[in-house]
Amino acid sequence: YWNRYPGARCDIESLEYQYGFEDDLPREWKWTERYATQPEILTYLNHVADRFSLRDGIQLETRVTAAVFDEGANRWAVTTDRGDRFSAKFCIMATGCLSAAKVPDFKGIDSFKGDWYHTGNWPHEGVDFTGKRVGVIGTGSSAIQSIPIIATQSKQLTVFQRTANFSVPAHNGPINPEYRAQMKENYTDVRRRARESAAGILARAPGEKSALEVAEEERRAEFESRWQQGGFALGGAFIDLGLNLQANETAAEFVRSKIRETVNNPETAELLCPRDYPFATKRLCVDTGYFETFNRDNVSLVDVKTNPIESITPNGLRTGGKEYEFDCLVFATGFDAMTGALSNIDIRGRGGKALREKWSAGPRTYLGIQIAGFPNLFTITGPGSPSVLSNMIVSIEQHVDWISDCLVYLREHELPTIEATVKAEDEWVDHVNQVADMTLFPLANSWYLGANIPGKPRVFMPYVGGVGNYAVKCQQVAANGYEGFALAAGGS
Ligand code: N01
Repeated sequence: YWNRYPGARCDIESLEYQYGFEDDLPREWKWTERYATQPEILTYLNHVADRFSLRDGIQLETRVTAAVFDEGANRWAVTTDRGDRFSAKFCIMATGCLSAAKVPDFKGIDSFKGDWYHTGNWPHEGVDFTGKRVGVIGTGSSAIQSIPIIATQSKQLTVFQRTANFSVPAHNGPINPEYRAQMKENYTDVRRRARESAAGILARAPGEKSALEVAEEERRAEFESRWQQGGFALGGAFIDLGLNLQANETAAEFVRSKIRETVNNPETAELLCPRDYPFATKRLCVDTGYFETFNRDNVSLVDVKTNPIESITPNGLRTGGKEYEFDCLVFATGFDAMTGALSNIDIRGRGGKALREKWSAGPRTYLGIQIAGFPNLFTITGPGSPSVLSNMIVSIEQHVDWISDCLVYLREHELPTIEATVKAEDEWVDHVNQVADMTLFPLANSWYLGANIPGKPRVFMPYVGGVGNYAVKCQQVAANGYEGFALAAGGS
């Protein structure tokens, strides 16, 4: 609904990125392309809302402003920007990990005379870039998807890059009918395997060898085969790419060699080669013609790492002591990830304590599902769960199932509240950090760590232990009578 920038599509394959809570839906629905476009995904969501008669339970065009726990009544009071007041026994925050769009606090932004847009909040009527001089700031997934399209629409496009990114080709196209038939026939099994996998994605099984135990030719052949397949397959080529810097560097250098082969101007190619962080420790991007776009005469690349953007001016922007003039600016500058949408709501738990205050040194949760001091409040794919390191649909459904079962359990056992204990939360946060520290992820200044938001505490937020392992842990917790949760009125 919000991310409708040119070229927006899902970079997980459509046959894997769909609901699995019911068997007929995935068999009936016919995705047209390997990677679904934003309009097709929106049509699908509307279809699901109609098919399951969900609209009566949804209030659109409403922003929740506050959620406050009333300890006397054991109820949440939820208020909205339309003046509604709701009272609920349970409150489930399904506010999204990447929904709080962030435009950096650039000096002079209000003085810009042209039009500016954020990729995560794109005008519904679309934008006509014909004949326009356009500046795009950022080179993450949103930029990498939109730049090739904006380049063909605009008169002149300048890309301002702070960190060069690893991107692999999507090789998008129509879905092979045999593959579609096979997926439909085995959908229940496909879904089960996704739930038990490391990232909820099955497109290609991860390799079992170390990148360092094979000869150069074998390594290159494996990378090449996965590059030709496209999408996230490359990330799983060898077992130690995410764990060992030397192994990781072999994949990093492979991608750099592809960039050099693709981009004609050697200086531009070098600038586009990622060197600031290990391969895939920021989210891997998946593109259609991104690097090729820099061979176009109307496209140029400006490094804003050496010379950060100084200000937005009435006519464009200034960096490195030079002013660049534009008719339009596109901020592909990302999100206040994982915590932003929750922090934007005034959430108050026991004793009126604000969630913002509790999380001032970084988010703390038990299993990414609950927060000590905030009874009967659940978070879907919250920090501390696999969330953004997975196929989000798989992770969302796992949380929805777990929370639904939990609510039934509470009702059947006549328990008024459930609340994570401080001890269980502390132990889980320690575990999340320990597992992250075993990987190369903390070496990148990524949004996974909050590094894209000035002043945000540097804490690795998602759980890297794997979707399947995590689901087993959640099942065990429930089977042990909701171990780590206090099940009664009263605190932890
Ligand atoms: O945002 P980002 P995104 N000056 O944070 C740059 C998902 N997604 O919207 O890297 C200059 O990745 C910033 O630079 P740096 C996906 O999970 C999925 O692209 O911080 N530059 C970076 O280049 C993805 O990871 C799909 O140095 C500044 C860019 O802006 C997540 O959403 C498609 C700057 C922000 O990149 C976010 O992606 C799209 C500044 N002051 C997105 N501030 C799918 O296909 C920021 N930048 C499913």
